[in-house]
Amino acid sequence: MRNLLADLRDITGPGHVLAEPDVVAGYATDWTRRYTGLATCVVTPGSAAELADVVRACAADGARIIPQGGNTGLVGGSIPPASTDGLAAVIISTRRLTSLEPVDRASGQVTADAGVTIARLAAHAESAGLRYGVDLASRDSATVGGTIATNAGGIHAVRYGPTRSQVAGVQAVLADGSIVGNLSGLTAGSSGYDLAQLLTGSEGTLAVITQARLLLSPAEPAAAAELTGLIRAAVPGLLAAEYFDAAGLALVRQAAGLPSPLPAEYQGYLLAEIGGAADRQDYGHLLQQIARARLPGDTVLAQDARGMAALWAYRDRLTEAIATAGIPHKIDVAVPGGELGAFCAELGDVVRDAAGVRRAGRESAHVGSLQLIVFGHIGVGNLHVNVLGPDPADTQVDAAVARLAAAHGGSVAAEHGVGRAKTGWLGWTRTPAEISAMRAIKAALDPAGLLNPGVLLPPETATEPPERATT
Ligand code: FAD
Ligand code: 2HG
Ligand code: ZN
Repeated sequence: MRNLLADLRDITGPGHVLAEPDVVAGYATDWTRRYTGLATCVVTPGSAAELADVVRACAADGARIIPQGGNTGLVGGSIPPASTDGLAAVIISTRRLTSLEPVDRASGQVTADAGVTIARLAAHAESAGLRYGVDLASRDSATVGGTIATNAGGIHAVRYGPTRSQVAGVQAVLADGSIVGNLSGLTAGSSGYDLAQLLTGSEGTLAVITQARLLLSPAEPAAAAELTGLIRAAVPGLLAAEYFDAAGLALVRQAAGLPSPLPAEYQGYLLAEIGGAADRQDYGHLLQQIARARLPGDTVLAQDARGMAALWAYRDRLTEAIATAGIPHKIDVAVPGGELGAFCAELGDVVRDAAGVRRAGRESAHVGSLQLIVFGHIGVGNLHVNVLGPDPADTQVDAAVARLAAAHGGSVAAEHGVGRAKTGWLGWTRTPAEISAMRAIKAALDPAGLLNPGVLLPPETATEPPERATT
């Protein structure tokens, strides 16, 4: 056993083999405190190669190997047996395997080390406008490796399925120390046993997972836009595709006393109308099927004028319901489809920052009243960002949202125009040459500048060049 400890220390460095009984005992007791095992030491390898060497050293010694992630398991699976028949038992902890690659937006996938926590993975996906489908209360400690090994379900399984549905590939170390697996993320291919699926739910009994390629799902508005694209391709006569969020729906229901449109509540809603199709009934059901296959949630179908009016009421009443709640900041922007997810992922923080909430770093009365409502014509990337709370005279929130849209390649004005409100931001989406050309056209047709001065074009006397948005 002395030799084993020395070998392990040679592999990982002495600081990464923990053998002090008190420290080891902490790792050898599971989250419930009901199960305690007997461990010789805890090793925390810093790479897959080191972990493979650790496994090889253990195998040479006949030592038991217990893979451990966040140790949040509730069934004694992450700790050694209480008796090891005189053999060494080594807990291999993945806590130092914490690399997280940048999100691959094109494939909607990410590669994560086994020791990355679910909370970190979720935040990482969100910063790219995507979502990891598994979430659970132990998110701050539970790891990618542990959740794959247990095929964790969690609170969003009803929508996204269990961990098994998110795993596109794994890399793992077998009991003989060989490293196997594939992290290409290819979803096509049938060349024999599927290691990733085999190891999902294997509870550390077949291999030690070192890395995984995981599928991510689009966040709400981006998912609605994607769904709109699918519907448009499959159903002739798509007439409308409108997105609204839970905050908007809540205000409408409150203002108009309407019931929930669906049996459950969701973060976002897509209202689609098909018009002019010969056999409407079939297309309606096709639409329902597409929606269900893509976003396992609820769908409701209306096929007569009354039913349709009842559904449209939720959308049509948004502007009035928001106005009933206060004087809103209205920022009508357009964002390209591919950037919608990232735009929406950043929007909340940008609004809070501009409203002084994050700067203040705490909740205050003003902060408590801040409300963000997002809705709009999602099929054309036109979002109506409404913010309640900040002083109506304060334009910081408006400017910040417009700047964010511009930074994502969008437009500071979509369908409501530039007016007087947005002239200062025109330069964020139109080039100086374009603005000069517009001025020349205006001067040719209205040389005395009599028509609607101050609307659309920034005053020529403006000494500062228009501020450009940065990414
Ligand atoms: P550990 O507890 O460290 O290990 C669990 C199992 O996986 C063990 O058999 C271990 O040997 C194996 N393992 C760990 N890492 C690896 C690896 N890299 N390679 C191979 N095998 C490995 N579970 C749910 O499914 N849904 C829930 O909603 C849920 N909620 C929870 C809430 C709380 C408050 C707590 C404490 C637990 C909850 N759990 C839930 C249970 C637990 O969080 C999950 O089982 C989780 O998947 C364990 O992850 P972990 O990283 O902590 O793994
Ligand atoms: C709409 O789409 C209008 O309902 C109003 O363009 C948008 O109130 C708004 O922000
Ligand atoms: Zn509109």
